[in-house]
Amino acid sequence: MLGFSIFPEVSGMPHTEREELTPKENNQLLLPGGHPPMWNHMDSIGPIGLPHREGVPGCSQEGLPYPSNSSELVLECLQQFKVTGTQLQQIQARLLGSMEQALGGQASPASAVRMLPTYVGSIPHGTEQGDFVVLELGATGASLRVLWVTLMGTGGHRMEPRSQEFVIPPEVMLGPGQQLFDFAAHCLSEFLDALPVGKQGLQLGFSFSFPCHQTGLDRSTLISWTKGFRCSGVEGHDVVQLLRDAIKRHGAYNIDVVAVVNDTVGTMMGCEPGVGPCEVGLVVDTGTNACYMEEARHVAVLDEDRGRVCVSVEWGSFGDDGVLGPMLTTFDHALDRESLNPGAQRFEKMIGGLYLGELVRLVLAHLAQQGVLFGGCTSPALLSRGSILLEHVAEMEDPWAGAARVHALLQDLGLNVGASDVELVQYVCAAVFTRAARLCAAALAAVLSRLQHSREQQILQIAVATGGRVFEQHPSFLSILQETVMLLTPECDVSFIPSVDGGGRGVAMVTAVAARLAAHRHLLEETLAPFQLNREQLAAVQAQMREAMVKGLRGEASSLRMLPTYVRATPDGSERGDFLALDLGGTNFRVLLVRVTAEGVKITNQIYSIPENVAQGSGQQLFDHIVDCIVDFQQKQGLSGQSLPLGFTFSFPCRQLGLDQGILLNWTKGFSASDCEGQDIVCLLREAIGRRQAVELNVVAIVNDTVGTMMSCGYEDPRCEVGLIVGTGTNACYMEELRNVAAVAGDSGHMCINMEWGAFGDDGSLGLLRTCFDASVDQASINPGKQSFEKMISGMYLGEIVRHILLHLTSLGVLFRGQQTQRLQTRDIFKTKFLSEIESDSLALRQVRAILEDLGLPLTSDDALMVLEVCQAVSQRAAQLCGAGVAAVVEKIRENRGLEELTVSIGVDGTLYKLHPHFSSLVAATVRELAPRCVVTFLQSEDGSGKGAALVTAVACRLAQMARV
Ligand code: 0WK
Ligand code: BGC
Ligand code: BGC
Repeated sequence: MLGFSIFPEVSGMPHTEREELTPKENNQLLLPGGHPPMWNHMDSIGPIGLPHREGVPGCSQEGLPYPSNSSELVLECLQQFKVTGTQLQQIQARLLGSMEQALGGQASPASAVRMLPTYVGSIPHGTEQGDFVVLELGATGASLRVLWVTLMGTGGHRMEPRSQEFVIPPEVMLGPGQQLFDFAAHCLSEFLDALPVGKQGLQLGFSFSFPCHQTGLDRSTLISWTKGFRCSGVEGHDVVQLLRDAIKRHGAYNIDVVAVVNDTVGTMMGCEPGVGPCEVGLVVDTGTNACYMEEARHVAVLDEDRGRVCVSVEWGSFGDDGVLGPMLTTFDHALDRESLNPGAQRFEKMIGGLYLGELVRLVLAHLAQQGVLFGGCTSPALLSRGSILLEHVAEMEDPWAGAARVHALLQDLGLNVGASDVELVQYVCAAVFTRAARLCAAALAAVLSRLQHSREQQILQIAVATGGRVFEQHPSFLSILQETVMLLTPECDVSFIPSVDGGGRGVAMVTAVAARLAAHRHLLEETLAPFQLNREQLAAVQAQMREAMVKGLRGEASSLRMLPTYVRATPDGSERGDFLALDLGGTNFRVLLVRVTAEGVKITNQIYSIPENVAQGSGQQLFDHIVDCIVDFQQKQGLSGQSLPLGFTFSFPCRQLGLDQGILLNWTKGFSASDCEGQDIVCLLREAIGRRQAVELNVVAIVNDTVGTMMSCGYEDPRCEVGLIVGTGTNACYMEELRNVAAVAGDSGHMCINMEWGAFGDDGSLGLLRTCFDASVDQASINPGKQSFEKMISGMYLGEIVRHILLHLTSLGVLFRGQQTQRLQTRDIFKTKFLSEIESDSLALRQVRAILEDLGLPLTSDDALMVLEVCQAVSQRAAQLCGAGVAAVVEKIRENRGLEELTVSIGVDGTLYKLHPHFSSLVAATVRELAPRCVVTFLQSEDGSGKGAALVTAVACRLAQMARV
């Protein structure tokens, strides 16, 4: 039985075969929710649009006339365009598979669809307002459009955008990229010349309808041209920069390109707030594509775990891996071979408006050459590519005017039209068209299934914004699409919202958001600029520190006290014995038993806390607390009653009069115990010991933690002649030539100098670098005006500097939507350890957000990124300033010794230096930059400075021993 219809009932396919495709047999057929295919209904739907002519003899019961002269050829031709329900399901399933593979970032096998994140993280909340210029390139083929869009924000009435379309000459679409962008810049100014816009800065949103890798709202690299474009020198380049350069070259207007979006995104964002929100954007114009709001955590390339991000599917390239093989007709292959990009965009070439006319032409030419149409005659026009356009197909398909139009059009193509030709041509149009709509439906169904998966929703209610001339010119396209989608995803309640102005408004919305973010970024960069120190500034700090060192050593007025420590040598390894050591002034107070033997140093220690009320109470209370800890330690170590030599690491500025005499000059780091400043700390300790019965302790030495650290590392590496602490506080010491130390007699040999560099700049010499945030932290500290250098570098203050910057940025509306939270106004709530955590490379932005949310900060992903940048700016400045200080010290030692090149090691300790992921490398890099003639090795002290204090004590005991014999 040779009948003619496009549909299976009458197709050559035996009924039995079709029935066999039951769901369980071919699991591929099962859709989410496991609905059995109800295709026979689907497959029996005829091409929509043609008037049904019931009861005409010889017509199929579906009311389609059999063209009397139709032959196997026509049937075979049109049969090729038939897509069965099963095939649509397979496309849906395969496309869904490719989408999820690409989302997961799985590189190979390369996924057929690209799934490109667009950096649009939220759908418009209607507050956007302002005037924006929109440039649309690529959506509608050989034309670009410029729009002036005014957004009125919430409650404002909708202003009709003004727009102008410019035809792009073919040589511009295929020529050098610069020519294309210059053409665009020219159109822009021609459009603006007609508007009263004056010369004020304009903000432009660039709708660029091609596959791009976006790395920001205003940074987008073209992957490959599609549709009718193939300009040179653009693929692999940032198209925003190319447009900015062209606008600059044109120079007529000061236009800032603040956002670039794909046309599907503009379509989705342009959805009327009342009817939407639309979370899918679907474009079928010259090309086709869709975007949708995916859960950010599912997009592997983004390190996000919260919120949604708009993803451009770029389904045009589906099938480029050959998966569509059996479905592609000879006409599809012919069209592809002749196209500008053979082998690419295969799916688009079955759906996009740029190709539908061409497919119809190829079929008509084929049927004419087979003698089935136009009396077997072709015409030059029928044989020339592109002679049948999308709008021609739309007209020919029009159920009312179609037949007459078909006639007229075919005559225009120089064809002699036979009686049955008109109908056959309409069948061809319908076949090509229906396939396009159904394939598009299968693709959209894949997106809807993906949304069900990613939102774990069985029933999905969703609004899809549609845009593009295929929708506008072919109303039947939407109805076929709608019907097919309903059958492919019966559990999805989909509403289709035509975009009002082709997405221009949507692009303006994104531009408004981008403009707001760009303004925020500008404010952020403005705020952080003072923290970016250049080489000149760092070299100036180095020089100022050097000058202050020399003045301090001479006993002249200087913010650097350069305190002699009476440590004249680093250990030589001959030290022996058991020693007690105390380590006060850092994060923890420790009591240590240090056993120095020929085999090395064995340390047992116990950490005790110094409650704030003790650190800020009376001196007596503080030292009694210290002795309590010592006694507790001795008991635990079975040392009670033993009077071991004791070395006291006391990490505060002390003028030492001898190894066991240190007058506290002033407290730092949150300590303020009374009746201590100006006192000999060793005396205060001995008095406290005296107040405690039955405790005997022999306090031999008091050392600064920098000295203890230098000694501790010097025990392993004799070249270690500098001690550096970057912890709660910061400071450095180094071995100075005794001849340079005015306060200590003698011209030969060395003495370790405790620089107390924390106070550097207390004379205002750091004024140029001081920011308002430093001033706020200083004013709120218990020692305002003091320890300026320390307050720009050390752990006790960096968190506070960050907190003050965050408060400032929140007040500018840049962060946390401008909402000041109580928590953020709480002192010390932003711990310096957060900087180390937030800046650790292994920590994804999501963890940054987790830390900040624990602080009760309502933040967006942009906020998290900005907080990260604030932390980086503050810690980088701290490390660079510290590096400038170290460079001053090692250069001093090198010049002291008149060396061309100095090799020296530096013993380092302190939580910030040890735990911050980048601090130590930034310090080392700055030293290399500023002291290139010094080869500096940084040795992280393992045992802290307690060991160093014990070694100083051991040296003192050895020297005392030798003095006695
Ligand atoms: C550990 C040392 C101690 C020093 C401290 C500084 O043993 O003497 O005061 O490092 O680092 P912080 O604990 O202040 O981070
Ligand atoms: C492009 C897409 C675009 C679509 C619709 C395709 O050729 O690759 O980026 O969204 O056309 O214009
Ligand atoms: C103190 C120094 C100490 C440094 C590191 C500063 O506040 O003044 O004596 O070395 O902190 O702990």
